[in-house]
Amino acid sequence: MREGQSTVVYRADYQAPAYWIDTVELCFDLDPAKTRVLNRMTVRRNPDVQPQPLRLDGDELVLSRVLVDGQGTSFKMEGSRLVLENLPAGNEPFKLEIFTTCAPAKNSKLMGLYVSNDSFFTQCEAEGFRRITYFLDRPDVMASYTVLLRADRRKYPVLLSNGNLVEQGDLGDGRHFAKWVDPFRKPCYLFALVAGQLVCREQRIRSRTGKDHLLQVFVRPGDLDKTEHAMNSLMASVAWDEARFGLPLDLERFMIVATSDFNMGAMENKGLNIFNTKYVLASQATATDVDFGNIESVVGHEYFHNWTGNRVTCRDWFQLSLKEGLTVFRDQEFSQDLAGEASARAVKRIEDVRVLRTAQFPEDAGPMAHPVRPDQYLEINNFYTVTVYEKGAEVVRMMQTLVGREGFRRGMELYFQRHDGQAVTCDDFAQAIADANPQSRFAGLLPQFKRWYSQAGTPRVTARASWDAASGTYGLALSQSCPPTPGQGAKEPFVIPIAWGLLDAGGREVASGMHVLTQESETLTVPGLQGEPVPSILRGFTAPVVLDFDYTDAQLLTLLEHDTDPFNRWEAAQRLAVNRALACIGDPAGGPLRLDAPYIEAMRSILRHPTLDAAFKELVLTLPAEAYIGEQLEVVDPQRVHAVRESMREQLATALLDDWAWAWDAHRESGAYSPDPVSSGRRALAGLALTHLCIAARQAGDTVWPGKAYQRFKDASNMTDRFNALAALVVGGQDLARPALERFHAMFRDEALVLDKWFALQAGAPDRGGNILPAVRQLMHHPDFNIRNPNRARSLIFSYCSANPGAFHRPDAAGYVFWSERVMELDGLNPQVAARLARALDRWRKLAEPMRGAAREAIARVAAKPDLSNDVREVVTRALA
Ligand code: 0A1
Ligand code: ZN
Repeated sequence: MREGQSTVVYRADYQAPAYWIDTVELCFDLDPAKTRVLNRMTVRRNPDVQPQPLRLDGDELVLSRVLVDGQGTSFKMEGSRLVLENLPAGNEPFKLEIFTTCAPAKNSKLMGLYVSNDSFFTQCEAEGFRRITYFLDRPDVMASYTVLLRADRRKYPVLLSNGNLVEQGDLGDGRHFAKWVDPFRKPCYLFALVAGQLVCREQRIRSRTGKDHLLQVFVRPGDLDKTEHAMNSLMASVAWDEARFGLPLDLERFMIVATSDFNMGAMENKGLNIFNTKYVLASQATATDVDFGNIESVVGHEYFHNWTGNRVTCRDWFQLSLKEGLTVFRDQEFSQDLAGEASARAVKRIEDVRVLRTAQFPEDAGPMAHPVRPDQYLEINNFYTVTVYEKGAEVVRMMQTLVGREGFRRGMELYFQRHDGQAVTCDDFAQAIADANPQSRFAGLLPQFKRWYSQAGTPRVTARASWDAASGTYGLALSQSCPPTPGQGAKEPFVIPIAWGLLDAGGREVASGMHVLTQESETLTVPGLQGEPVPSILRGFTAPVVLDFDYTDAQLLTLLEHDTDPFNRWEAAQRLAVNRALACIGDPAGGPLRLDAPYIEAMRSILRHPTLDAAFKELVLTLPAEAYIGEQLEVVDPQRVHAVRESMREQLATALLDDWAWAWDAHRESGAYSPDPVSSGRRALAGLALTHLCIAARQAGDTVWPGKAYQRFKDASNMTDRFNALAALVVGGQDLARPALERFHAMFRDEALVLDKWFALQAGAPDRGGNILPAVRQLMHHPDFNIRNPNRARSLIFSYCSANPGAFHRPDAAGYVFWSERVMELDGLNPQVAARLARALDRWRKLAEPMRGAAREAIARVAAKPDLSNDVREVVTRALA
């Protein structure tokens, strides 16, 4: 545990740093066992802050020497902090030299400097730089960096750091060096270095302003042929940010490096992004369409951080959403713009909302609920959450909705005019958007709007309709409320933009608009109607709220068939499905679910629809996730939810048998492989069809479709089709799943990212008689399993504990025992990954007995472990509070 860091940090306690660090010269002698780091800084007192000793953060460092202006000096340790009291008086800059060593090969936390596949990588956000050298490890201290790297030339031929390479050469003894200078001041969390045997794909580009740039994607030697898509995505990102926001690439050289050991998705270090291989490497043989899409959005995300995060950064870590919410919004818009057509944009929007509702809404309703701008934390790494990222993006999206696209762009321009080169707050961002749009509704509502940053919890908007036939007036009484969350009882009303439309009985749109709900209750009235309309409320999901409206089936069927808003069309299908699942789950007689003909016919007509996109059909015909259904219940029996959803899927499979067969035939050929929205949509729908055909075949005891699926699995020309066929066999519980899995493993034994899919598919498969946990336990002993590799740990352990509720929540508590063992095991290796896993039981209070009691016991067992990391301790203590 880091001493001195085990206490809660509060946003309200923010104080400017007592010292500034203007320049940093780092010299590394890279060695896996013992790397020597010489850190030479120019430091000066901050005249605005009361004089006090200089307290530098450090973590697991071995200190050998401290010099002030070239002279030895006295120092003391306060926990893991280095404290210097005898510093030169006055405000003049002084030189501070610190010499330390660290042990990268032993760094299993993957924070700071670590070794992966014999190469060196760094990860400094949020507080990893202190594991490299003593420093003021906080984002508001910005310095200019010069970095000298020295290492064995044969083992580490490539030596990279931020900025520009200014010098390189030989050191004689088999070692060489490279010197890098970053032209931009930056906080230390954006520092990076990489050293190893890497190769790169290069691309020279000329930007709109006529400047030339070098783009590079570095990977291990065998992976070069999987970098084309990442490079294309990077080029598209550069072009998009210039076109949409007028933000150019500000560097001569922009590098991406892939590593297979990484705690998160990727990191936006200035000019030297470091990526999880999962978000770089793709070929048609090894990556699915979803992988291609993720690479595009993560490459975009990290690139967009160059302005939103790097040029303007966060004053403190409570402001994390300033860069993350905004950058997620930007990457979502980027992917939508690249998707092109309105219908493809809508598909992307639906996918984003699905993530928000299945992951963020539960977070907002659970023990880890926190505002988009949190007020306190024990471990900042626990706050890289779906709330800060995805809900934060929705908050930015609402701003754009309220000021319009052009207004938002003006706001961004003002933000950079005011704050380029600074470390600022979420308030500064909102203020810039408002000030650039002084006449807007947003500017008028700014203080209230900012409650989205300060209040946790998902607001609930209740709508009640009234119809006055005599005057042809339709009314929607809208009211809002927000449940209490930890530390926040009563909530003040939010500003909630609600896009709406009204359809007549024939499905034609008769009115539409945007209502901005600001009071606790308001009524929206629409006069002059011929007949009672069907309301389409919260079109495009204009606010991250739960909409409570008592739609009748007839209304939902009308919306599904006719709404001009694709989001609400999809939403209608979700509501139809959820209502059916809930009715069955809530049935005290516990009878089986029988899907009604109107619902089945509605699904059939979407599937067979002559003009709808395949991608959209696939979304409509995919049932809501078990976790989403569970969230609608007060008390959840995950196995019952699973059984009910499975039964719905089986009935859809059987009732639409001919239609699925048609869909498979009509969509399975998508021509030469390309991951574009149209052909990937076709593959997705063909895959969904094949899964249903295998499910139906299992019920009928038929072997034709499993045979076809196996054939497809063998012949497929791309990973999407191959994996979908394999998944169809596994999900359909077919005997052919076993040989297919074996064959798949044999084919891809050297492809780490494909093996991750192989583990994940087995751990996430539908449970049949409790067979998944024993399979997972067995896979833990598979020679390809390695708990130290985060991707592999996620693919097996998280796929079971966090993504397979029907298999995990066992009445015999064996799933929870497995979970607690793994949390404790991982905590000794990598607390960040352990803490993510710990969150699999966040919603334990909702569970039905005996799961509820058993889950609490398992959490308590973890909480009782001595020497728990701050990361896991914070999660389990909050869960039990
Ligand atoms: N800023 C990165 C996310 C990130 C955060 C922490 C990390 O530490 C292991 C790594 C990456 C992003 O938003 O992409
Ligand atoms: Zn980010």
